[in-house]
Amino acid sequence: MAQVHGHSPDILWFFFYSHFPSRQVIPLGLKMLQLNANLPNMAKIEIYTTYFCPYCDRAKALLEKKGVAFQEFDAPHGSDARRRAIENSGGRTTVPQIFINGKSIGGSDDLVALDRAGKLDALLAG
Ligand SMILES: N[C@@H](CCC(=O)N[C@@H](CS)C(=O)NCC(=O)O)C(=O)O
Repeated sequence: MAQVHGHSPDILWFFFYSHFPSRQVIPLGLKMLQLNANLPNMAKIEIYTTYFCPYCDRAKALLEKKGVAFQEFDAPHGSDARRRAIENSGGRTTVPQIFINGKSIGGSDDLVALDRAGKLDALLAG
């Protein structure tokens, strides 16, 4: 291995490990395992959208930023999907309509409001 600034590699490893001792590295590893273990438990997220719909795009962008998987239903006027969205949301006729574990949380503004209130992450985690 090449020498850096005249120090032997051993000296570099010494500084590396003295900054990251195992008592810090092991809890970090466990935390990562814990995060992975949470992945299969993520909430079921469904979003009803239409093709040209800025509010739908905004809601999907936020879900994508959160890194969660979601199922999207194309719901143009008069479609079965649109009827389902209206029925399951208690009569809301706009798109998007978003459901987390089957519960209606409303549209894009509602999703953003939940995030700003600091409540969205817990809902998405299931
Ligand atoms: N406040 C709603 C507004 C949603 C909205 O206005 N969506 C438009 C499409 S982008 C819509 O559904 N317009 C009525 C329609 O297409 O029937 C939200 O944030 O989701």
